[in-house]
Amino acid sequence: MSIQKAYEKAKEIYSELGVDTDKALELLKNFTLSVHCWQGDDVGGFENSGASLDGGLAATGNYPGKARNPKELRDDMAKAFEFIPGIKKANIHAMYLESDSDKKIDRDEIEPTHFDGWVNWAKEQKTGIDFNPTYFSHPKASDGFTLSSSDESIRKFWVEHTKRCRKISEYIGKQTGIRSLNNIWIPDGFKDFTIDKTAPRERLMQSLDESISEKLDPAATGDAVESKLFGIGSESYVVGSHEFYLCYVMKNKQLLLTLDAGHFHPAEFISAKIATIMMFIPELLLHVSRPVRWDSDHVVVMDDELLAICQEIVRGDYGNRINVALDYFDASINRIAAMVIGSRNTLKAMLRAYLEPVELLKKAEADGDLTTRLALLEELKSYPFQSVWDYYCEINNVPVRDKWLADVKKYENDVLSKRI
Ligand code: RNT
Ligand code: ZN
Repeated sequence: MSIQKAYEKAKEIYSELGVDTDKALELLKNFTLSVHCWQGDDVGGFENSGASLDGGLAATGNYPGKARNPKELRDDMAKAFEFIPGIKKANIHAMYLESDSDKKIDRDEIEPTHFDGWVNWAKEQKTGIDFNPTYFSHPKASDGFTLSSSDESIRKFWVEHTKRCRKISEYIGKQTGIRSLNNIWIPDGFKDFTIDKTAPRERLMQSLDESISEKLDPAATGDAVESKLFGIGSESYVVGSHEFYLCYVMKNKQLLLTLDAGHFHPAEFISAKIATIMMFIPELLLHVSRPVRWDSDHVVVMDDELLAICQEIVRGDYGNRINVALDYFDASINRIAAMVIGSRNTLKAMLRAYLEPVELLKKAEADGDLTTRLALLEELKSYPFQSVWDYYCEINNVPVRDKWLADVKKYENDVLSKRI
């Protein structure tokens, strides 16, 4: 059966539940996915500082062909984007800067122009860029504390970095015409029993207050803060906890809160938090990831939690108030394939959520007909969303089903394998 025919059939089947597949595709087309660049080079960055990845982050595996410079990384991302339908943003970190000079640009010296390579590429791609200050893989983060450091000169250094990153994000937003989110995540914490849990948080608060004091153009940039429960080396105490940032965002309503799927207890899910938090704060940023036993940042697959996250976004009808970004890094498989797999899964899960008869389900629930609610939810799992997805790929000129894989393998052969 042709893709078009299969789609027509699926359309008919969904319409019996009152679901308009064309409308679902329209919604998916307007959905923006922020794709992280750091999957492409194992969170290495291009400062050439010789620093190795720390801050409790680990990209395991040694699959050949990782990007060694900004051009390669952008080429790889552009390649991945060919296989991902819809609107993509690129998500980069301060450590992905570029500079012509031989002099090393430290984190408290970065300027908007160090990101012109990315900006120009984004313009070519007709897309936007999200941004992240980088508080790890740096000598001034080596004792595990940055914005909450008790060493005033270190704390000041990272405040300066944060301020500069905010301006860079604003610059990017203005240049590309698409708002750039500046996401703040710090690794700060203690490995073991911590007595004074307040002082580091007071210092973090002071640092954030100082960092965000300058008002920037909200059409060009927005600041987000990302919490964590624990990291390698900060198992017992993390300064920037969920409670800390949740309260901080309640106090500073112009901020976004970031929820990373891997930053909670292994049995705790961000999908269960979205509805409550959205009652109190204007905007969320999600880091869609896949923790396996810990915050392992595995490639996103279409599991129950991914579906639940997407369903919450759609069922809650939040408009543009929830931003979706990916965050994982797997060095054990082809890195471009990793980008494509996680991105396509997220879009597919969004599509499945858009294909839900939300009103019908809400009505069954409101009427107390919980039998219908469960029956429909289970039947929907085998509805032909795949035919709708295939059609979406086809009309967006993106390979259908696994056809992208051969192209990625060819790129691996032609390009990646030559990077030795
Ligand atoms: C770390 C956070 C953070 C990073 C990236 C590289 O635990 O999830 O978002 O993964 O900034
Ligand atoms: Zn994250």
